[in-house]
Amino acid sequence: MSELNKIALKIISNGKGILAADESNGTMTKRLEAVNVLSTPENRLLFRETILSSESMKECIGGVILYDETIKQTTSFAKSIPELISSSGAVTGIKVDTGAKNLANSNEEKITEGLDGLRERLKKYYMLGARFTKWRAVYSISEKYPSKLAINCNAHALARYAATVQECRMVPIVEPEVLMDGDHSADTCFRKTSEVIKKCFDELILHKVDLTGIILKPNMILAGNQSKYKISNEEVSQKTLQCLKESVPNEVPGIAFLSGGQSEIEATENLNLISKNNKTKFIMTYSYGRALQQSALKVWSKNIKDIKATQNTFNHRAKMCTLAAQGKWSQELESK
Ligand code: 5MM
Repeated sequence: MSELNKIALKIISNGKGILAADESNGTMTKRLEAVNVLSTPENRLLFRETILSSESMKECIGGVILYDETIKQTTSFAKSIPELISSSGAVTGIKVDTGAKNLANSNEEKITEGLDGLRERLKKYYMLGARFTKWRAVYSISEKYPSKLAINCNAHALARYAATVQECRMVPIVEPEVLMDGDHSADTCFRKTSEVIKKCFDELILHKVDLTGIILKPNMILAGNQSKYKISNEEVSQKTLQCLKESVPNEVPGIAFLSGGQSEIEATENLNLISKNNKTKFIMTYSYGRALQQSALKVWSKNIKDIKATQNTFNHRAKMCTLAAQGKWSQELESK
């Protein structure tokens, strides 16, 4: 078993999942302002150290993805954030892309940037304790999109990123996110997501990426959020599993879904059915941002000093997601 495969398995085995706490300062500011909290480095740290000190970190969270600001911060109890994460047994991860920018010659689409100087940044993050990384490509669905251009160049960038990360002895999370915005059907989402993922693996293979040392972070197969034709949770799980079975090579150890704007319960219920119906050899788990932190953030914003209430809310969500990753979640357990 390679060193990279061991790290990947440590992050996602036994129902553990990933906490995506890598909101850039711009996104975190939107999240904090939405609950009337001032977005300062101190407040961003306070929320994150509260979450990362929660009891459920030990049993539920195998890895935490951080943003550049957070990986360099020190908690109010004098531990660095990476130290706090490893004290719970989880692995520190870091977002290394520099954001999605307009794609030349297809200006309504995005290309994720960040390859310049990547190797040097990776070395610094490794010294700070990171052992895995994340890079997110975004694709929107419409009649014309995603275009071949967006599919090809994002796949190329993801593969160059993944190869460089492995060279620096870290596990790359490869995140091609097909957005749920729009009125498209679930079948369209299925077709476009399959095309996007297949192209990513063509490029990963071309770039000689060790597929046993990556984690794929895809969207689930859903009808667009404006679509009149919603499908059941059972259908979401069947279509998602079929798409991944057909598009992902067997060597990949695991798949950690993003929540992508689903509600906390929807993201939990869908993951539960995916895990229950999973006949592939991929480990299926979560890498949620909003679906793990939304309620906790709301509670925290009412009294940022009430650590217990915030942690209780986060603990419940993390436990529900970990049950779902094992196909053991139920509505009854949710409401207990
Ligand atoms: C945590 O949110 C990340 C957002 O990063 P930016 O601030 O750079 O946009 C995002 O990449 C996230 O990791 C994934 O989308 C998964 O989060 P959700 O909320 O979709 O589960």
